[in-house]
Amino acid sequence: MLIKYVEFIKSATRAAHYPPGDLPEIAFAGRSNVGKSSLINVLVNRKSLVRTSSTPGRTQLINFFDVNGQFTLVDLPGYGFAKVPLAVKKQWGPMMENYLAKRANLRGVILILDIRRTPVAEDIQMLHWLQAYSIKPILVITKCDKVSKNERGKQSRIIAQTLGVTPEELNFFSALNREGKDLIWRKIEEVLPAETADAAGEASKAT
Ligand SMILES: Nc1nc2c(ncn2[C@@H]2O[C@H](COP(=O)(O)OP(=O)(O)O)[C@@H](O)[C@H]2O)c(=O)[nH]1
Ligand SMILES: [Mg+2]
Repeated sequence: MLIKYVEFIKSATRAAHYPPGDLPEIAFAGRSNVGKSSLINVLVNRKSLVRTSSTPGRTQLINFFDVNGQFTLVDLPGYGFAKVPLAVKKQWGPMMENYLAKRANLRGVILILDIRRTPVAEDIQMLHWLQAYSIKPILVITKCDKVSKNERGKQSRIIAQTLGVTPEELNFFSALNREGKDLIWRKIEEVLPAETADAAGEASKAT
């Protein structure tokens, strides 16, 4: 995938404020601090397009980014951070379900999980919503640099089992050493409409 440019479009909480849905869209979801911003930054080759934060979970905004004028990347609000006020926590479910139900141009959601953690209720809820709305999930297991090969095998079986998927459906990633970057782009290209993926692929061959 050739990234010619990436531009922040806008933030929104409700559907009336989403940008026009005229381009195919890929969204990123996961609990706070899982490494969502780091993954997006590695994918688009930017150091800090999306802010990586040590005090996560305060923003409950849906952030839209334009890539090459060809498709949109969406940073969804993180969940599961203990210190977030209850009122903010309560907004998360309806905000997510509304987005997933209404965004007709949404082609796939990258659900990000930490290799060291067992999936939480919201991870499972997110996967169920994707199944219910027939939105293709791409499961990314991040922070893989933090565990041994052995531990990776053990944890991926636990994660797969908790989510009710096969370990083969898990895509391993590390923002530190960039393992998995190309594989995740291939998965994204698979869910983009053929003409979008082809256009981006042709552009990358030409350079
Ligand atoms: N070792 C390691 N640390 C990571 C990785 N991805 C993210 N982090 C760190 O985890 C913390 C949270 O990352 P961030 O991308 O802000 O998470 P977000 O809240 O999900 O957007 C930051 O300190 C990152 O540097 C990774 O693949 N490996
Ligand atoms: Mg973030």
